[in-house]
Amino acid sequence: VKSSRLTYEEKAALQSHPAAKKILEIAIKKKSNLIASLDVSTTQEVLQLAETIGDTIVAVKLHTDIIKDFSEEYVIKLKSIANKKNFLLFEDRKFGDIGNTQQMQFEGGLYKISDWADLITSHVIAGEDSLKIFDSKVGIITIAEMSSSATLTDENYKKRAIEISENISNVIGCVAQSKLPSSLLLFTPGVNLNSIKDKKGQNFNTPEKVFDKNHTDFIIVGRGIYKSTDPKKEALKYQKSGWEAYLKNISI
Ligand code: 5IU
Repeated sequence: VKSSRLTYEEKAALQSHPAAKKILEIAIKKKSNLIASLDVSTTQEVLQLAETIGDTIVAVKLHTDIIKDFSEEYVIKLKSIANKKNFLLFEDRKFGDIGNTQQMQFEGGLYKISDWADLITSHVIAGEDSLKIFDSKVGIITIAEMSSSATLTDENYKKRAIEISENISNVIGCVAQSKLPSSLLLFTPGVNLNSIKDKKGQNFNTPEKVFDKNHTDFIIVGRGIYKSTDPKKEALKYQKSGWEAYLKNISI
């Protein structure tokens, strides 16, 4: 009997959005489902980490508003590393306002996210229309469920978030901590091989667990990589562990 788990090749064939196709194609090419969350505070650290681990990842996830010395030159450099190493730029902005405000936050300000981000995250708290302001080129990843303890994203919230996500054509996937009853791609943060939680509410799972239990498509690793003394070695470890978990799941 064929497993219900589709391969990345099968999923890529089903996608209509270019960013969804692209991230799946990179996954296949690099044998990686790893997204590195580079939550560091200087452009130099982001650029250095991106260069060092670029071969092992499908995307770099960023919180651009924690960077102290943001500049347009940084964006040019980061884009050039992303092109050279073949990964996407994913701004974890978690938009959560009315459409009119989100549009200004997406296109304007210092960061001009719409100029460079391939992927962005958005809450759905303000309702379906608030998501219609993002341009069609960017892949939206909605937040259906959070990884933190006592999050308010309960089953009903998750269900409604997925319904909204399915109605917007450039939503390519969701962030969640459980299976998606949907063909949207699943992105899972809160992944760490060495800790089960931090002291600020974060909960961690292993790559194996999020593939086996949640049928995730992409793992997102922050401190597990960028805080390590050898980020390259650690990124390779997560790449291998995520890929093995994927292979095991498609063979069941
Ligand atoms: N992130 C989560 N959980 C969530 C969502 C986003 O951890 O539910 I939505 C982000 C926060 C951080 C990264 O940028 O993913 C995880 O980093 P650590 O691996 O360092 O916890």
